[in-house]
Amino acid sequence: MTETAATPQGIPVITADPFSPENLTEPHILHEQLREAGPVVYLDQYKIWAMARYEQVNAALKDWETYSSASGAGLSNFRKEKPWRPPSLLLEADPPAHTRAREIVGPILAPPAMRAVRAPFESEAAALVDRLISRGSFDAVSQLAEVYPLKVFGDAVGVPEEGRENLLPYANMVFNAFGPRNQLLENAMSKAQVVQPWIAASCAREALRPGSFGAQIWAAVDAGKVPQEWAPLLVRSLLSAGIDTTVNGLAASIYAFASNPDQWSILRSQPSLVKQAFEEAIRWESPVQTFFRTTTREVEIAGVRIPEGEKVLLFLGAANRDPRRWSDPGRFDIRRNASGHVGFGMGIHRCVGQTVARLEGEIMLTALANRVERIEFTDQPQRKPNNTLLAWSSLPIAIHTV
Ligand code: OW4
Repeated sequence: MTETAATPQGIPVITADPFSPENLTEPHILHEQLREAGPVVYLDQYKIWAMARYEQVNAALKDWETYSSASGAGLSNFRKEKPWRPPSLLLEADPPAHTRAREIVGPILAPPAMRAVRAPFESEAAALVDRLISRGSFDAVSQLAEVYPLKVFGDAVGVPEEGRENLLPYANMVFNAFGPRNQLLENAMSKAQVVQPWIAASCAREALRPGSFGAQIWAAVDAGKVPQEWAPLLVRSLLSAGIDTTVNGLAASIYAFASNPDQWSILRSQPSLVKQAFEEAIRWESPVQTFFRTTTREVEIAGVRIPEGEKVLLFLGAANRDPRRWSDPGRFDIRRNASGHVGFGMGIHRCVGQTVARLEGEIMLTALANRVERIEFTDQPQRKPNNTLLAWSSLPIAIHTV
């Protein structure tokens, strides 16, 4: 099992593997151990540092000058190892390059841009809920949480419908690649030969529907603020980050309500809580559990000195359940104010697509709450181990209308 020891300098040493299938699928026990061990811990198996308390995770996310992203947001240090794909211009970059990339993509996904996508997002949600109600019972992962983002986000980015199913195995590669070279990564990468050519083709100008988010990226790049070669890489960021995150955000919401029927009743009687409810689901079962940074200098946190050039693992999901920050953090409570959670990150790298994610969550939960009185499990939910995401492979549910 897990042990905590202290080094001569008093740094807690954790021997547990946060990337074991057991810890990935049932993370909350390990997270408590990490938080209680101290503000900074040393993960002996990977020879890296980690933070799991809200205060330190939040502070590190905001301090991009000390905690760099340009060496990669995963375990692999890009200064020592060749990245598996060209680095993301957004996620795996620091200012000033990051700022220029963000200035291109930010406005395309910002609140005013949502006016153009709200109507199709709503009609697709209503149509999907219609179909699911007529089925009665179904798998909320494969028949709801995956279907909806593939359709509405795929349409919004402007990629062809044909081959869109490649986005799921690609995301599986991307999010497992942030972790160690374990069996999960090995399995995910076995699809690379078919998936990567489709992704590359879908980032090209000709592949993208006129007016779509993807076409807008090409247009902004054409306007000349950044090199031409940036366009396909910026579209690739949308395809990498936009699907599996929202799939598991929706799955987390369904899981939360199916296991807390009192909260579904509250939402049904107060539909205006829907945005807050989605935010609480992201806090409670954060789809993106972890990201890494690399220190650019020697840094002291709460008496612990981390040398320069070291990988630091930030446990976003653990920070979102830190009892030092949240009261009764293990409780899914849609009446709480979950704002300030770090499920979308914090600081300059905070999720650039969070408005789109929230719109999908708000619209899908509203479509369900409009029609569905009760959600219940018909069988055991099954987690899907992933080196970054808190994910589900199946959520067998029945939904009941009035
Ligand atoms: C969560 C994220 C995740 C995966 C890939 C990328 C971004 C990217 N953010 O920029 O490619």
